[in-house]
Amino acid sequence: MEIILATHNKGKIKEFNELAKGTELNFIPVPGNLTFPKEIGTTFFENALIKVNFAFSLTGKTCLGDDSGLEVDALNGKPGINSSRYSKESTDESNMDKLLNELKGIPHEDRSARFKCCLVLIEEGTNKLISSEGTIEGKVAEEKKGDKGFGYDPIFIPEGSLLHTAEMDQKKKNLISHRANAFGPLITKLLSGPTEK
Ligand code: ITT
Repeated sequence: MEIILATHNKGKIKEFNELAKGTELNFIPVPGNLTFPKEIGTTFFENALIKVNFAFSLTGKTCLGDDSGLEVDALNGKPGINSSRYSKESTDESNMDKLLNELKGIPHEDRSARFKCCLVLIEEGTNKLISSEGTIEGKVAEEKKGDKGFGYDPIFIPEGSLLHTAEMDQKKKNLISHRANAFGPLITKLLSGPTEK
């Protein structure tokens, strides 16, 4: 089954393809170099819906939208839905630098945070909407480590881990990540037939 990913984020595309390994699912990017509508939602769900609606209205094929981000308790949940646009330059490096700066002096035990991911899928033929959410708890590190993954991975330490997420290979990250935690239930709902969605 082919699923169109409503994202421009190469890190997400890589993760979904690894998650789909060994399944009948095949993820492909939205065709063409299109500008997605502004993410004006106030929740991860609303923004994932904006992305998937856009891709589905263009293609009519089964599409999946992902909206995700990092919520930091010491910052009252920021950057949250604005994770990719947190700093003026909006690059992974500048977003992490801004966050590290804001948390300067905050002790390790008070740096709790979580990645959240909301997935919304629209199914070809039935036009059914299926959604799922996943979380991973952890702490924001004091410094960057690792060169794998994307986004805030170099400064996130999952609960129970000594490694930063960017030190984990894709397989290891996919065993615990917010995206993987959302993906499993979503695919179960998709494949379980029309009455159970
Ligand atoms: P699309 O909207 O095109 O999907 P995006 O990167 O703008 O791409 P989001 O609006 O969902 O996507 O923002 C998600 C941001 O949250 C992302 O850019 C990272 O900064 C961060 N993020 C999400 N998942 C992450 C992960 O697994 N590891 C590290 N950072 C992550």
